[in-house]
Amino acid sequence: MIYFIADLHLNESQPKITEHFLQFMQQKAPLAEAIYILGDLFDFWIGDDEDSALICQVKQAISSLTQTGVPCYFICGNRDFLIGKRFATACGMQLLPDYATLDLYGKKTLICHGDTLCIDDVKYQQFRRKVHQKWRQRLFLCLPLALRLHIARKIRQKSQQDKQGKSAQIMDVNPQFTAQIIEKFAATQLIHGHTHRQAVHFEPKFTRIVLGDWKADYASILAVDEQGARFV
Ligand code: LP5
Ligand code: MN
Repeated sequence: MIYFIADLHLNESQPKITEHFLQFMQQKAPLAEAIYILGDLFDFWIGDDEDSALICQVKQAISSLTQTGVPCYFICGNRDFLIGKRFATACGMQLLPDYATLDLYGKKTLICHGDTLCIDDVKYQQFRRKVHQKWRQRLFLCLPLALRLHIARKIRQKSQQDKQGKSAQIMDVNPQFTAQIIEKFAATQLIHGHTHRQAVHFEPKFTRIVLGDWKADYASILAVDEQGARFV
């Protein structure tokens, strides 16, 4: 059994979600062959040097799992793209690039966070290109933590404001582009998060599985084994 999760957006103001995550890590994850976190584990991430009770708990939960021999893979999301080697190493977690493929019980599967497929959201893609520039990231990471926190909160506010003016279609994956990417990687299955629209889409040439976001009363966990994929 392999589990896939994304978009937990862990933060101090939603302790129930953290509880669900810790429970998942203690109960389900230890029995898995591997777990994949496809981004936005945290509400936002401003550098591996940040420390808080929540970050410590998460680090502890992931490292306890990886120490028992269950591999944990991580693809950065649009909120926690600054997660780096220091945090990953402390967790024993392996960082993967934006797109990765794996042989999932005989099906070549492409995995990603999902934001890169939303190409109709032009403003977001412009923003993404900027904040993924290494020099900007290095500069940002040199700033004092309090200032980084302030900037991150401002960006979150602006993002929430901007989203109100965007249609649901613009914020979804672009179907043609998605099909092209799947073809480019010669995959027959795609698993991604980001859009928060949990679903399994059966297309003629591939299956697209969308992970949902976690809520106080709902944890979107995809379990895959020889029998297939299902949300548990
Ligand atoms: O995350 P969500 O679901 O709200 O919306 C996303 C897109 N928004 C984002 C922004 C993240 O939420 C916040 C990331 C914080 C990271 C930590 C700081 C890192 C700084 C690094 C510097 C090198 O990803 C949103 C999409 C939506 O998904 C659906 O796909 O639409 O995209 C936007 O909202 C982008 C905006 O349209 C443009 C944002 C410009 C922000 C500029 C603010 C500058 C403020 C500076 C203050 C000093
Ligand atoms: Mn996201």
